[in-house]
Amino acid sequence: MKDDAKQTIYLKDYKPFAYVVEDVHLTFALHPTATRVVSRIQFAPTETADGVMFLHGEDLTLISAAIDGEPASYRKVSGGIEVDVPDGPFTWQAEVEISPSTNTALEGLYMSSGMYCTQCEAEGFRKITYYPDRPDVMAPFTVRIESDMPVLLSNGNPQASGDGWAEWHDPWPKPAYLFALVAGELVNHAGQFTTMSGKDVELNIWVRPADINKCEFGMGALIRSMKWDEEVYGREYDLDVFNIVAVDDFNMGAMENKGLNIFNSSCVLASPETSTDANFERIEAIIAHEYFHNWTGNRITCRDWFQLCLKEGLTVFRDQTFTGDMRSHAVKRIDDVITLRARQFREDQGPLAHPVRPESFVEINNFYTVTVYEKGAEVIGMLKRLVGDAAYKKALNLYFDRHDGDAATIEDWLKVFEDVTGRDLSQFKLWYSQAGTPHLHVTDSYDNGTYSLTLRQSHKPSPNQTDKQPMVIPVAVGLLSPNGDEVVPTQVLELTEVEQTFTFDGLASKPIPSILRDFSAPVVLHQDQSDADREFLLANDTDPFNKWESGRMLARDTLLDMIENDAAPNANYLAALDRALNDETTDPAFRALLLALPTIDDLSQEIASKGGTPDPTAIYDARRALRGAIARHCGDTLTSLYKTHQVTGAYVPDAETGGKRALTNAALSLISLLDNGDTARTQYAAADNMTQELAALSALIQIGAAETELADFADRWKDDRLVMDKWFSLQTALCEPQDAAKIADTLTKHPDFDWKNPNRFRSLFGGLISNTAGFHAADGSAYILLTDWLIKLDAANPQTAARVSSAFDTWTRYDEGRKLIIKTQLDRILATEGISPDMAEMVGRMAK
Ligand code: 0A1
Ligand code: ZN
Repeated sequence: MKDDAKQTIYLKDYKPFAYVVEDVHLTFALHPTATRVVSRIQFAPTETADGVMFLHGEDLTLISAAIDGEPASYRKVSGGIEVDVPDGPFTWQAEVEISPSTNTALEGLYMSSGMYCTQCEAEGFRKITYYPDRPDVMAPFTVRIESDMPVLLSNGNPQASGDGWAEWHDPWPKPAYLFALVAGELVNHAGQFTTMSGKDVELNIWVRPADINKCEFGMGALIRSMKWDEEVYGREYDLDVFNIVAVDDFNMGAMENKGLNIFNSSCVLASPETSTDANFERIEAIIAHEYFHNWTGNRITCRDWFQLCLKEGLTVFRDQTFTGDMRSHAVKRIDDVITLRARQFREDQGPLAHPVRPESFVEINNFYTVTVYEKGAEVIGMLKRLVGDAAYKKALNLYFDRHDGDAATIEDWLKVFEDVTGRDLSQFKLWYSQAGTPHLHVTDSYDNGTYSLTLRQSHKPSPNQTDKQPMVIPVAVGLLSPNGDEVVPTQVLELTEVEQTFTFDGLASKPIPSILRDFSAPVVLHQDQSDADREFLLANDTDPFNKWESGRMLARDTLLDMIENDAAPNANYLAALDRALNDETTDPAFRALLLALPTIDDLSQEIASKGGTPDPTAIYDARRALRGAIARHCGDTLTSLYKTHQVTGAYVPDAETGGKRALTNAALSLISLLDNGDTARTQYAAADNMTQELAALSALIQIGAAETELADFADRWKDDRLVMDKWFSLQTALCEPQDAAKIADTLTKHPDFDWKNPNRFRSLFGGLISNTAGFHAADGSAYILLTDWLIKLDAANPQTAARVSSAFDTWTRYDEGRKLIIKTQLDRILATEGISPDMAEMVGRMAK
């Protein structure tokens, strides 16, 4: 390991910092290989101070250090420096040198396409200067930037500027992880917002000149977010300016630095010609997410990194609600649950499972996970459902009043709900500490007008957690009579014990239950449901989630029957799907979702959770056979939907026309199985927006008939890196499984495969990993290829390499042959000289 000093950190060991930081002044003299950073920091000791202060620092060349103007007495220790300090308040002044242009890890200050930028969450500020780099140390910052770059930005409000320099002041105390600096040859798309109390805010999206035409949508999304946060949460923006900057090299999606959000360019730049409907929706959601952090994350931050879900779960919950409000709640909920099951349930089922609030870590960057983010958001949704909308609103207002300016904890968060509602949330808190997805088993009976529902919960062991306690599970239930009327509207049953029975009286006949409406808890539901009941709910349920879920369960079970018993596709399912597709009362986007079959990975998760051994090739074949059967059985419907739902006129990235495109393109993908790609080829040639172009190209790749179009696409888009990312990922994602590793390997030799760019690396390898049957090819070729590249990337960018390595987290599901090859790869990574602590932790957890 590069840094054998990295040790496990435990939540239970939390201790406050013994010094208060009263003021921070930083001066940056920017230079690609020799940037000088002068820090002048006012410290004051607290009661626990003992005369020795520890400051974090990594990869810094210390030029000088002084206390109150005198040379400081210090010792370099692992991860930083120990300084002898006075008993009273003092000023620390230090000068360090750093090299942004050689910083390929993209943490701290680095360069991307000729511009300087920073990424400090979680622990990157320590690569900029010596500092108590922990979220509970908050201070106002003043920053002076000296550089001949024309645009110089930092947090807060601009204070003064001149030729070759600019000063920024951020009056809001913040932890160092929210620090940001940008310097570059940038241009801005400007906007303006007047807040609810009448203050004018200047808005800017800063980009490289070639991207200036891709900012308008992002600006609109920002303004919608600012308005929404005022209207729905009563939160007003608190600085004179709000800046967003797009950078090409970025490890994650975006970052909520105070007043200066930095975005992966893929998460902010958009235009109809280059971005799909899905891109537009994602960009709107991420802009909202980062903006919402201004209150949930920045004004109220986290006491320590164990509390990450405090800001992330809540902010994801807020951005999900926002997207629902802007577009469709039903479609958004279904999309979110598809992702939750595909990614978070998967994580929860494997060796990387951890609680929403983990209890220990080696490298915190490895815990920016779907569990912390998406399950963290589900926990907030459950809390809101349990206390009701009015109490949720009151609790949030209390949270903002009580904790503004604090570095808070999950205990603080739950306490506001307890104080507002008088409820004891100690059992609810298990959602934060118990890993794994609970299982909910439902049985029912009907006797003489009374319907009984028995709910039982069970829990499988997780790493380091064997004995689990029963949790509070909100189960939203509605009952329908056999004629389709809803006889009991949605009620939330609270399951708090291992098993409980709930009764409903006065029912004329046995109802058809609709259970876990709106997916009211992140659990695996086990329910003996007949095909007839599912068909009935698919046609009649008033809850859009369960309406969709009924179709999903029919599809899943027919696939499992095909895989496990060599059965033919279920004719009842095909007929019910055809009827549902023809139901013009439902949203086209909803019908598009009905056509999205469970993925190979979803099915392999299902098979593994029942104790079976999934065979990716067999699952691939069954899926392909079912798609063929749907195409044939629903052919007329699909052709007619394709024609009648075409969108005409100029492209608008809204939910309504996007839903129509989603439906026609889902139809197109199936139609292509029957017409040799003729319709797709026509659509490709006529397309005037990326959604239509890419859908046609995808359909052609899937039938192995895209050679001409792939060449044409690369030729037309070679100068647009974000579009070329799509070109790389589509090929590895959608090709025939047996070709996947070979195609991926060939693409790595393409002159545009810039592997140090995280977007490009993730496009190629993320595509390969998502091609489940290809990634799990029995000869191990894809495992070996990915491992070679992970080892190579780890040396340059440990954070991204470690994240991508989680592709192996399902390895114990598979047969002995595949397991042996994967285990050999994991061991090969661990045995690599100089492997990063990030990678060592991830692979170590998986290889256990
Ligand atoms: N806080 C950001 C995500 C983020 C996390 C870590 C990063 O670098 C290690 C970058 C961004 C968010 O939730 O959007
Ligand atoms: Zn976030």
